[in-house]
Amino acid sequence: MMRLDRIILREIRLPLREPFRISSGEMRERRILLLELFDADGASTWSECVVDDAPNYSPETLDTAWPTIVRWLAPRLLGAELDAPSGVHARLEADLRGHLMAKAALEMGCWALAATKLGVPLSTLLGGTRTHIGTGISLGIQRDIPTLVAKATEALAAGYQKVKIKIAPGRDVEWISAVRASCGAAAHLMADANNAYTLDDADLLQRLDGLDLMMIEQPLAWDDLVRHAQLQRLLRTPLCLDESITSLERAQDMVALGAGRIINIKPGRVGGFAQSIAIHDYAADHGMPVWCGGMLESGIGRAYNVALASLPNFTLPGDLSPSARYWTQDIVAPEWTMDGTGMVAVPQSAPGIGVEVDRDRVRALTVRSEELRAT
Ligand code: OSB
Ligand code: MG
Repeated sequence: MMRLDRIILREIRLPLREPFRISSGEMRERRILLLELFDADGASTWSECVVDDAPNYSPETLDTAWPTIVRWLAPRLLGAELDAPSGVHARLEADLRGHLMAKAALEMGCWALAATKLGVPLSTLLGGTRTHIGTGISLGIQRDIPTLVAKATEALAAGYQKVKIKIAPGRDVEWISAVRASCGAAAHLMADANNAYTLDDADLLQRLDGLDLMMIEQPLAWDDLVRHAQLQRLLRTPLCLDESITSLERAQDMVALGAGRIINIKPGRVGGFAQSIAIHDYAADHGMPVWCGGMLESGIGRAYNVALASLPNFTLPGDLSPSARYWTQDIVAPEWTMDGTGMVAVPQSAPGIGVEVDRDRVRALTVRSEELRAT
């Protein structure tokens, strides 16, 4: 049903409106890797690789993904007859270890291209059932407690259905207590540690149990399951895994070990949509809720996340903030928005990703590009 004959890679730089700080690093500007995929019969689509500049969240970076796509991944797809996008994951996975974000950029692009060719919205092709999705905000580590409290208050007033607060040693219990005290018992709060703790911090993390959080995301090492299981047994608050879940098998291990009760699915982190859907379905079968995380994507990557989050077991609000939270101006039209009740609309009318890419703006922001062709 598809044959890719051309792929263009572009790196753009997009400054964040405000720095985003997590326990392992800070970002001020996004270096974003965009792909444009062209089918032999003329259809095309854009996709985004969610790598960062630095390897503090994932071992992959923009500078590993680019050459991996050029030398190893794109040649597996260019010129090949692809029956369905569901088969692309296996084609990229065979004897090619890791590089899941690089793989995902191509795999997800193939899903969008297939949707475009079929004339259906991407969400429909993925099996999405919802027209609107609840949105949460992810607040980076702030300068001080009053700033954090002000940002959380403002987010709840804007309608956000969940406030995720980045934590790190010395910026945890006291900081979240202040938000809880100020925002009240009904506020949906959670914490994300991005691996900042070890089991030696179990006492401290147990103190978070008193703050009635929806969940604590990935407190321990980025690839750990066993210690998270030990920690979960000591906590009432559900643990949510992000970094550690990189495949269906890791999700199965998580359930078998009791390493947490909620999964944050980022399609880029698990190698694309086929794995995301498999994890979603497996979690649903095991009564485990999932939600869609974000990687400070541009409006292109966001379109992919929103489409995925329309699947039925994405029952918790996703990190799907409006474009204006991140950028002075996004690279898509319309920009992503949220209504006053914290809902983002799933594009229903246009085929494919459902947003138009502002080519002039992308051209102006591009710092390098490379075109790959079927040989
Ligand atoms: O851990 O979820 C995370 C951003 C970069 C790296 C890791 C994470 C995040 C976020 C941002 O939390 C969520 C968003 O896109 O709004
Ligand atoms: Mg996280």
